[in-house]
Amino acid sequence: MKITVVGLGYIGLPTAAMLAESGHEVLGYDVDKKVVAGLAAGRVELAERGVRDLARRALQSGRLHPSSMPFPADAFVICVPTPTVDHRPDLRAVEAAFGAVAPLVQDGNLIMLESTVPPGTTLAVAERTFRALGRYLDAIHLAHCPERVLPGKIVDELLWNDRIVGGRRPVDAEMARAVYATFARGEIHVTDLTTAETVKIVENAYRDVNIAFANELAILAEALGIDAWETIRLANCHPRVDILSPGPGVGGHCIPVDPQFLASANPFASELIQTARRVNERMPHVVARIVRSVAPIETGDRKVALLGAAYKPDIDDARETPTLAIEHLLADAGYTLVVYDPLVTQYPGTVTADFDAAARDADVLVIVTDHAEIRELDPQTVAAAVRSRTLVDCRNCVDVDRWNAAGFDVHVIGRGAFRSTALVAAA
Ligand code: SAJ
Repeated sequence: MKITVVGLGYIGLPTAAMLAESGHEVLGYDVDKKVVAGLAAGRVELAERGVRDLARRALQSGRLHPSSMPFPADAFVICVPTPTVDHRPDLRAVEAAFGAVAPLVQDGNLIMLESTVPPGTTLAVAERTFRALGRYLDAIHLAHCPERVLPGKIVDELLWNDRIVGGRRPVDAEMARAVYATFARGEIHVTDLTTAETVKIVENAYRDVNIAFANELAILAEALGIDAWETIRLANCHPRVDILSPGPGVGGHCIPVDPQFLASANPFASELIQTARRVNERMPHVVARIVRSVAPIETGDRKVALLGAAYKPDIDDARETPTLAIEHLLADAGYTLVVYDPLVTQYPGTVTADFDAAARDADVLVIVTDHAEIRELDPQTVAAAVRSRTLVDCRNCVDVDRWNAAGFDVHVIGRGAFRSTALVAAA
């Protein structure tokens, strides 16, 4: 088939490349001319090696053509971002993408939306767009096929994840299923448009609620003087319990955002989802409280090194990272902050990849992101650089005995041996 993929970001590019690799003639359209020019010159600047290799192969095959203009095709796949502004979904990119391709869509063509959207969006936007052109949707095929891949494992999950394909009519879903079947090796489940939209949001809301539960347990464990990590590990030995891990808060462009798509559909029927969001949004405050309690600013100047700006390990993405909230809270309290990350280059504040500079004369090190480079730090070497040997580990990722042996006081979030009232107060 001839397929136009709209949006060449972290989902659009690997999807376009995968389609090209399975034999389709793919045009990749993006409004960002710099992205298109880079790809046209063979430059693929995404952090994930698997995605880079896949995209390079597709570009070299001559079946993936980057373009800053959309072109007619048999099928159109829309993969554009859907952020939130003031807790409300911002659908301008989806509307612009439909608007860009609609004049090129011929009767019998298929449009597949992959972007995560509130229930009802695919149909509403398509109807509005085509009505404005004086056309009826019945002549075209429309499907919602939400992307569900985990950043860090994109290529693997594109290939092996089950897919949900929602069609406006069964024939639309069947056509979309056939396209994904050309590369997806997981099962492809067919349903209607609104169910497919909702399934995607439900998955991320479920994860947010589960992480909030783990975070709440971390705070409770502190109050009880027990270890939340051990408690969760043991509870998860039960065949029907699967609790996720506590941490400094939930980042990324999906999990903190998507639950709000459900909540905004009916604020009165989404209390659990909204409470989970609040619990997770509170975690940077919990981390700041721990720092204030282990290194009170009242007793002198304090330098805090936040280790990790990415929202999760081993990626270079800092969108919605809890690091930023922790940095602001501590800076407002009078601390001197430095943020270290070996991978992140785009961060709303200042970030350094120079660990020695970050650690030099620090009073507290806070592990926010468990990158390999951070997990594998040598405590003896670090001890020589810092002013005071205090480590806060928000990911339970270091060998506490080794750090203790190097003279560090180690405070693991959710571990009640550190019987601080800080966590309880923050709750
Ligand atoms: N986190 C915890 N504790 C955990 C797991 C995660 O605090 O036990 C935190 C992470 O540190 C991170 C945040 O949650 O800050 C989100 O990370 P993640 O790995 O849970 O998820 P994302 O945002 O990278 O990707 C999610 C995935 N959704 C689900 O697993 C249900 C992915 O499959 C989706 O495709 C993606 O959102 C998306 O694009 O919607």
